Amino acid sequence: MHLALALGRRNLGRSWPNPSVGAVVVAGEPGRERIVGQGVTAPGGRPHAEPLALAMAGDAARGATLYVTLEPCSHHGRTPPCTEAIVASGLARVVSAIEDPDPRVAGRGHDLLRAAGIAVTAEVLRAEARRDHLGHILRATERRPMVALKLARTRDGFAAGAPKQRLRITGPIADGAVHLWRAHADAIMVGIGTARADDPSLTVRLPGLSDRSPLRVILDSQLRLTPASALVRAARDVPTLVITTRAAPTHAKRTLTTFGAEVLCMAADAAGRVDLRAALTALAERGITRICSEGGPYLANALAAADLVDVCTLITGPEPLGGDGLPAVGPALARALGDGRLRAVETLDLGPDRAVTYERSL
Ligand code: AOF
Ligand code: ZN
Repeated sequence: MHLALALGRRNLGRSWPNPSVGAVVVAGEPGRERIVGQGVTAPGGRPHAEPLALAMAGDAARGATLYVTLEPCSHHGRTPPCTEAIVASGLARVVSAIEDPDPRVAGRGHDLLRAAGIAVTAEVLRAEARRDHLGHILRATERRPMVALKLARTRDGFAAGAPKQRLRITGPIADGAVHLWRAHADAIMVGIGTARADDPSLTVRLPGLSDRSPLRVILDSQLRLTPASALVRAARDVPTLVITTRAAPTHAKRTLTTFGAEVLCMAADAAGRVDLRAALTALAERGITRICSEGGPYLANALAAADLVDVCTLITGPEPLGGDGLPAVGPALARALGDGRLRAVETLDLGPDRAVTYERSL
């Protein structure tokens, strides 16, 4: 199952709207087992992992065991259900990590396999699978994607110093890690403040992974994003979605569209900003399951205030700002980190920088 989970992680960020599932077929007597097939959900979500693993195994699947990180599907989607392929292959046993929350499946996959005489062991490494499939789970149960925050801060806790001055906080190793996390997201989201202050590209620039840039989402209630920004200049090559409110000027909408960005109008909240929950629902409806928010302190704090943060990674650099600036962690996020709603699960040393990841407690 550990191998199946590792395989499944490979296509995180590429399989949406589907979860990225890993599957391993193991044949042979106890003590003489061998791996005869493996698969991961293909980019775009089809084929599913199980038929790929079974095709690799061929006749060796007869009497063998399938380890799979999500309950096999039982519905007729773009291809026949995985349960049918499993029964036809002659597998003796299926070990799965977690039930599929998709209402079309929701336990029926396991039931169908048992009814066909296949031994089913469920909930093996369930917590690990839940972490990997959290985007899929939240999209199915809460109609929103998983939200992972990334925030960089100086040793004394600031995200930025003087206005308009871009601050280099992290080194190349941490930057590489951030690019890898981006590749595993379906969309990267920032607020217009960060877009204007940093003029970021929000692409994946790791060797060999440059084709894995996710959808770029900019929350911009007044449409202040300009055609001169790096985001808009690349909008024809990297999908770019600007989410705004009805208060935005129509000519700005037309301009951004001309440059290849897509503009989506949403309800505003009481303060006139894009309603975060409504924006996330709209993204989930488009199939987005995993969002990485690099949006800066204001957006991070607003997401925390709306209880929409599932994962938070704080990267602390070695140098202090040594003056006054914009604190990286706002009051609502500080509360969530302090009262145990988000708890530390991992610490990584990335050269001189340290990344601590917090997750929502169950
Ligand atoms: C599996 N194996 O590898 C994946 C599964 O639109 P469809 O027909 O591709 O079905 C999508 C649903 O299938 C998705 O919502 C989830 O419930 C399940 N994903 N199932 O057996 C896989 N990716
Ligand atoms: Zn399937």
